Amino acid sequence: MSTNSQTGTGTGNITKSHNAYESATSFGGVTNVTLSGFTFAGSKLGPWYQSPTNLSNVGSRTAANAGLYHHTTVTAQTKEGSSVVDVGFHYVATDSNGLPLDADSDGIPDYLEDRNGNGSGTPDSGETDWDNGYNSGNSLGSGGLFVFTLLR
Ligand SMILES: [Ca+2]
Ligand SMILES: [Ca+2]
Ligand SMILES: [Ca+2]
Repeated sequence: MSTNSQTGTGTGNITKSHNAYESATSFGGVTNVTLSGFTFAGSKLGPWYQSPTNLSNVGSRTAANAGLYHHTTVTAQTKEGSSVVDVGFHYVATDSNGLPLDADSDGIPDYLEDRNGNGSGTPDSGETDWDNGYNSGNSLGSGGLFVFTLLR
């Protein structure tokens, strides 16, 4: 056993905080949420979306800083965006057909263009511009229809 200055006694240096418990004993840490009950809801990509809002915006940092800018916890498929990250499992946000959102309609989903999930409008190294298909960082843009005139 060792003592962690932030969270009390534990093994190793595991920092515990911002966890959710449903009618269970807490494993310690700070800023936890204890629920008397919780209901998940199914949606486009699985059964673990959140119906209640108890766990919305109670994480330890922004969703963008957690790399979850383009993800969601709710059936409405609302992106986390710049909000405080929700506690719980996250899915990639989709459109009404269950396809990952593609803000610039270039055929490459936002979460793949913005690989580190920080939502920045300026692509980071190795990324393409997720919200502007004409500014992808390569010579032809990142997709879409290109029309060329045949020269003779
Ligand atoms: Ca949030
Ligand atoms: Ca795109
Ligand atoms: Ca990025």
